[in-house]
Order: sequence, then C-alpha cells, then structure tokens
Amino acid sequence: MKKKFLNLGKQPLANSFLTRLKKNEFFYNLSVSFDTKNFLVSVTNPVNPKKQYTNKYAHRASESKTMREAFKNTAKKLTKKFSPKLIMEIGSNDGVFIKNFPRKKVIAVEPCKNLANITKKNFKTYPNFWNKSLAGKIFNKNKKADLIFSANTISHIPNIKETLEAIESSLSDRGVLVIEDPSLKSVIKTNSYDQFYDEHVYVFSALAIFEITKKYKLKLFDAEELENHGGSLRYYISKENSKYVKTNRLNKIMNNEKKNGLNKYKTFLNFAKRVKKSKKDLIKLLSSLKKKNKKIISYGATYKSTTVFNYCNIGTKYFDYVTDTTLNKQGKFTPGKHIPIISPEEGFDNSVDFAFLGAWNFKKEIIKKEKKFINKGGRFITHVPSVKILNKIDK
Ligand code: JHZ
Repeated sequence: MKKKFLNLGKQPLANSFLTRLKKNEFFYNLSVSFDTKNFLVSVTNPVNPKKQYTNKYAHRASESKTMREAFKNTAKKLTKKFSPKLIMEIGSNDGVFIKNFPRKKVIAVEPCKNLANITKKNFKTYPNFWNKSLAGKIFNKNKKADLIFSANTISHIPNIKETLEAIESSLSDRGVLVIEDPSLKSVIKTNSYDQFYDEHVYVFSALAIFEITKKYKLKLFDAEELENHGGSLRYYISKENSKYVKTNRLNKIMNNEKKNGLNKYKTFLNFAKRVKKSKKDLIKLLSSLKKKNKKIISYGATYKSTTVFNYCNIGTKYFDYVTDTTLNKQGKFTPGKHIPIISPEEGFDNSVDFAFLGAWNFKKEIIKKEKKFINKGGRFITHVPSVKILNKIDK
C-alpha cells in the first residue's frame, strides 16, 4: 500500500528553464509516497514523460569532470567484468558513458532529440522512449544485449513494470543490467529532499530493487555504493535463472538499509519533519544575511535547486542570480522562481559574498576549483546535510 509522507508543494518541471518569463507556467503538486509492500519510494502522481523529455532537455552529463571520470572508470570496470559483445545504454544523454566503447558495440536509447542528435553522429542511436515496442524493434532471438547500462534514468521512468519486462526480453542469457541512481539511504541520512522532483519518480533502495526485479523474472545479485550525486547505488541485475548468486556485499547493503529503517513508514515521517526544519533554517539564514546587505548567489542551476527554491519559496529577494557552466542554461530563468542564470565568468566575481551550493553533489570539485573565492573571504552555503555556512577548511 502506498502511503504519502512528504509534501513539497506546487512545483514547476525541474528542467523547464525559461527563455522569457511567461504567465502560464506548468505546475504540479509534488508529494512523495512509500509503498509498504515493496519498499518503493516514489512521486505520488508522476508527470507525463512526454512533457519532460523534449528536444530542449537541458542536463548535460558531461558537464562535470567528476562525472566524466566516473563514467570512464565504470566503462572500464564493466568491460573487464562482463566482456560484453553488445552494449545498450538507456538514457545515453550526450554520450558521456558510451564514448568509452568501440562504436560498433553500442546501441544508445535517448528520447530527448537534442541529445540523441549528439550521439547519432558516432553511435547507433534510437531517439525514443524505452518500452517493449522499442525493445522488439532493436532485439530479436539472435541479437540480445550482454550489458544494459542505465545511469540516472530507470528512476525517471514511471512505468517500472514495462521498463523491466522490456529489459528482461532484451538481455542475453549471460546478460547483466547495471543501473545507477541516487540511493534512498543517502537521501534520508543527508536530508537531501531536493533529490525529489518531477524526474526522480523513484528514489531506489536495494530493498526495493530486490523486491521489484523479482516480479519480472530478474534477479538483483550485487550492489555497490558510489559517491556520485551525493551517494548513489549501482545495482547488478541478471535474468532470474542466471549463474549469479547474491553477494555478501549486497546482503550487507540490504541489512544496513533495514537498520536505517528503509522498510518502515515511520522513518519517512521523521524525514518529513526534518525537511520542514531545513526549510525554516534556510530562510532564516538567508534573511539574516540579506539584512546585513550581503550579496548571495546560487552556484549551479541544478534540477534539485528547483525543488529547494519552490518549496522554500525563495527567489530574487535572496539570490541576485544563479551561475552555471551549461551553455543552454545561461541567459534563461530558473523554473518557478525565475532567478536569472548567467555564466560563472560573468557572475562569480569579487562582488559575491555568499554562494548557495545548488550543485552540492559536486561540493569537492567546486571547492577545489573556487579556492580564490574562499581565500578572498567568500563563503559557500549548503543545506545538505543541514543548513550552514561552510567554513574555510570545510571539504
Ligand atoms: P547535476 C540532473 O540533476 C538531472 P541536477 C537528472 N534528472 C539527474 O538525475 C541528475 O542530473 C543526474 C553545473 N555546474 O547534474 C552544471 C557548474 O555550474 O549535478 C549543472 O548544470 N559548475 C538527469 O541538475 C549543475 O551544476 C561546476 O563547477 O540536480 C549540476 O547539475 C559544476 C561541477 C557544475 O544535478
């Protein structure tokens, strides 16, 4: 049974960066539920994917050095581990993962046409949503995938039943599905409620993935904790009759999730209380800095920030602007709260006193890069795991 535990209010689409301010912006009600039967945590009423994954999709996975390196290492590791002859990526974005493989071995699936256009120059790319009909078009009896990879995508597809059925029918007998998504344990532990937005239909745990894959002739046999995006899990899934057996590493992760109460509704109710406190604390801190006439900006026009800004109702009253390195976000306005987005070259200068870490998941990379700002007395603000001004030596 699905039980609601968190209400994040009226939200725009996290990706709907505006070129000009329009009156009829789309909003939906963002609430999050826990399924007591299969432990799945999901957005209660998901938005239609056709509204989200358009030819104007903003996120470029290649934008951070951290992720470019992470995908390169993952490609190496999976090649060594599974020697795949045919690889498919679901949600290939700008090709940051597949570019590490010989082009003949790769099939890319990417519904956002602007992104599919990037990879189609070098890789067989299907500019479609992943579903059974597409799986039938790509694969047949003699052609199956040995490796299906999907990072930060399976959690984005509302119809998990069809997604997994289509994957099961596309895997070779020795084939492995490897997926990566932000981990529920990290979200709960670090109070990063901004991992909930329209695209993050699910925030998975190993407990939930174990239950759900079982239903569709698949088997979760291993998992691995990752630092990506503030704490993610990589899941290794095979056909139910494969040679793979459940690893100790997976058992440990699942036991640890139970210890952290990820199978109990009460855990999520407590989390919701902490989220309310985080909102209060952030408004209090920003207000006090504004009273002292400090200039505050936000660093990284993330989708996550859309949740924070709209849930906390904070906009241009506090932030002069947001800086972001992504070209197609610059010159636009943030969804819902309409804060202007400009390039760091233009906006991250000596006039800035405080920068809110919208991209807190790249805190290490950013702090390393912005030493000059910190040495000159500038300070970063974060809300993860709790609202605070980072001191000079915070890492
Ligand atoms: P980023 C997106 O989430 C959306 P977001 C998506 N739904 C998802 O699941 C995750 O990615 C994986 C900028 N930046 O991707 C670049 C700087 O400006 O971590 C990006 O716009 N300077 C697919 O949007 C943003 O920050 C920098 O130095 O919540 C990071 O966005 C760095 C490192 C980044 O999260």
